[in-house]
Amino acid sequence: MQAAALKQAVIDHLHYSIGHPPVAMTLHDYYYALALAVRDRMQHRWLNTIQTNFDLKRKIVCYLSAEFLMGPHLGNNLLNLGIEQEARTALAELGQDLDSVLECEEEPGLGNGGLGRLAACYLDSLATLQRPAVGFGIRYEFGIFDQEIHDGWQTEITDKWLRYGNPWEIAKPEVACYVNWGGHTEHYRDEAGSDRVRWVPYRVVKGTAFDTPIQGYGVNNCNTLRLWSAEAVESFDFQAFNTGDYYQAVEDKVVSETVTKVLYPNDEPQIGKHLRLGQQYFFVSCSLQNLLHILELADVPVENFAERYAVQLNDTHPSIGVAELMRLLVDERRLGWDKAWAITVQTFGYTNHTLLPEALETWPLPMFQTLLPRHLEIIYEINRRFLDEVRARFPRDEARVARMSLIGEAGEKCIRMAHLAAVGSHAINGVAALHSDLLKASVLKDFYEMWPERFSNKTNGVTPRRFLALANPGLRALLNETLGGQWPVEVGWLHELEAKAGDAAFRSKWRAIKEANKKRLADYIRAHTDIELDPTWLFDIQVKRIHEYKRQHLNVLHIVTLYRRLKENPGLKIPPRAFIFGGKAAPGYFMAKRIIKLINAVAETINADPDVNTRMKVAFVPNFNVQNAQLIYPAADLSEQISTAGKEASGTGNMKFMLNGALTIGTLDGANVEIREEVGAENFFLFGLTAEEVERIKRERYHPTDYIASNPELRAVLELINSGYFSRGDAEVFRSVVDNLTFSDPFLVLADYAAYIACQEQVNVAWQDKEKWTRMSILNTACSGKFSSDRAIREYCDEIWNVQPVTVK
Ligand code: F58
Repeated sequence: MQAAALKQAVIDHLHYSIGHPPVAMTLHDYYYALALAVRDRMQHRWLNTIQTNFDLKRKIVCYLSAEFLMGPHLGNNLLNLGIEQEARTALAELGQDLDSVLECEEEPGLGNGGLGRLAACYLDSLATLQRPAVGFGIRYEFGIFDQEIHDGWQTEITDKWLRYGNPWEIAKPEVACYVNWGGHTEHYRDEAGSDRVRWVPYRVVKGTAFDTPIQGYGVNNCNTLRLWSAEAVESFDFQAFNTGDYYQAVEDKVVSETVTKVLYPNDEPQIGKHLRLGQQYFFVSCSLQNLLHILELADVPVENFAERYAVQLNDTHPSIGVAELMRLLVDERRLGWDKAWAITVQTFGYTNHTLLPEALETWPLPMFQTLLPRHLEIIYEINRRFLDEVRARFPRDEARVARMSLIGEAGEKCIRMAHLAAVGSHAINGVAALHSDLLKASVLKDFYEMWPERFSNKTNGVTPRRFLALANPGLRALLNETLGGQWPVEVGWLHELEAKAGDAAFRSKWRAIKEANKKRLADYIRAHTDIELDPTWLFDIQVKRIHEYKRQHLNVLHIVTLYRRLKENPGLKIPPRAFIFGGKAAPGYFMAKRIIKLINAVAETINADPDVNTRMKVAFVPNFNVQNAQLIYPAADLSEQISTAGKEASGTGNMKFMLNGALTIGTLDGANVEIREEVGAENFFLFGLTAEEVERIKRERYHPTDYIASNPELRAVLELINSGYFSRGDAEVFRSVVDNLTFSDPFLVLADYAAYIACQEQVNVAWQDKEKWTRMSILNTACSGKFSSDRAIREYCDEIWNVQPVTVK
């Protein structure tokens, strides 16, 4: 019945919404028509959710994030609506194959990596757990670049994701906000005789809302992702009132639209660009204005703002919201400072995602003042009152005052956004137990001493719907059969698999599923790289942004070590392995781009060498994104989580691998610590220095050359890379990589090398016992329940947001 109705809806959309004659019909048209038909099926739930939330006046989560890395919507919506089979049938009757149609979707890559994808997982869980929530962000016209590999090097191609339209969004031109830029402030006395400030901007940009439905799994709740797009206030007639300069008017349009043009592709170090601050302020101001407007519609006094909204700052990128809410409340709603400040602190929560000092956001004061003169005044006032409090709590400790100030004075003066976020939020959290502890001991130590009650840990989670049910249909079927159909929302049930780990018949089914997934990935890799991988080999995978702290080069050192051993000792008995990499490098990150080249160079040499290529191969999957991630995680035997301890805040890829039954080789970093706790030390390949040891070694001065001197194999590996052996004799290309490791090695790759190699030998031993490995694989899935984003969202709702479920009819 559903299938017949869906088929008719697709036919109608092909005819009325797309309007191509049969002769011009493409596969993409079928995708678009099905997407529209599916959106229609959410529409009723969507409107009911909004109306119910409005009527019940319940508290709403507002998740402010500069990035939402949603991935393709269609498959996920079919899954969450429970109509996948119907869609398959409907399309089949139209002569089309659902899987091919799903591949047509251009994914919205509006994020760099973990942080943006976490926001997407959290939206899925919020809807599934029936919590009223809106995700607020930026509708970038160009998302994260597409990566192509040419001669081993990364090249970046603009991501024109909106090229063929976006069936999931609905433009809301009537939901428009006006955002000021630049200019100056004026102090005046109002009718009542109070001192007030007015901001006279240099430019005004208009923000328009584009809404996307976020359907919960198996429930009627359908929340909203609201992304803001910038445009000029009045495109052309503006000039009529001005100088009559037509070009000036057009330029204004261009400048305004630039604000939401492109996602900055940097994943860690901060760039300090004017436009980036502009993007942040733009979407935050639109969102907060929107919240105030809705409050007004509901006839709720502005004093009740914090009872109605829990606003979460996804890292410091939206933290200008602290000053903006103060401006809106004090300047525009004319609340007193103290009242406004109490509301602000009660409203905001702040999640920190990094301890890397170079990644902590600061803005040069002159730039900040040019763009946001009123906010600078407000920040000065927040700071003045805050530092008074610090002095009262810690008398005669001016060093502490300087450390905690919202204004950094060492070198060029700057605004410290993490401090602004911390001062303006009632709750501050890290994203894994270790990271939250380190946060309290390092970057935010002074703030912890001041307000210990504000700090907590919220270990990250990932959605088991997309990353298991959708990505791994084979395993989904087995879990349904074994546990019943509720496991995607009751992941605790996965523990029942522990009993099954001892059942040989079950293990053999488990292996068959893994092997089918590996074949699926091998097909994909062959199609995209021409590299042929054997699905019976151990699939050893590292996919994530390319960064020195994530140490993809440590993985390469292991590969080259093995290669040398095989060349020197052709009879060496090692189980065959496929080393698979994927990930983008920030376009301006020199070392990361060299690491990609190094991986590809080593791959080219090894894959072409008949002495070794029956026992090892290397592949770099181009353009790692959510879509191909869904093929990659389910195919992994071994998950590489080898960052320098203390550097990876949490990691979430580690959880996606675990969910799909991969074993982890990893350091005691981020959420690896908790993964190991859950699955048991005997089912986790641990190696390397601890965060404490890393800090101690760095304090006592680290000499990478000592490790080279005492390890002839390591020395030979580095020499081989340096010699040009992998680069057709070019001894220059990798000099910078090898020199960096030899003379600086900021992430202690060489210090962990020997332990890593030894640990990989343990992996080989374990892999050779198929039954034991399968048991360990099953246990990984069985113990992965903690890492569901549902658990994380429940904790946020209970402990930070105080937001309850709402049933939608
Ligand atoms: C990541 N951060 C952390 N930042 O590195 C990772 O450990 C953690 O699991 C994840 O957040 C989720 O908590 C991250 O992805 C970015 O991509 C930012 C984008 C904007 C510029 C600064 C980095």
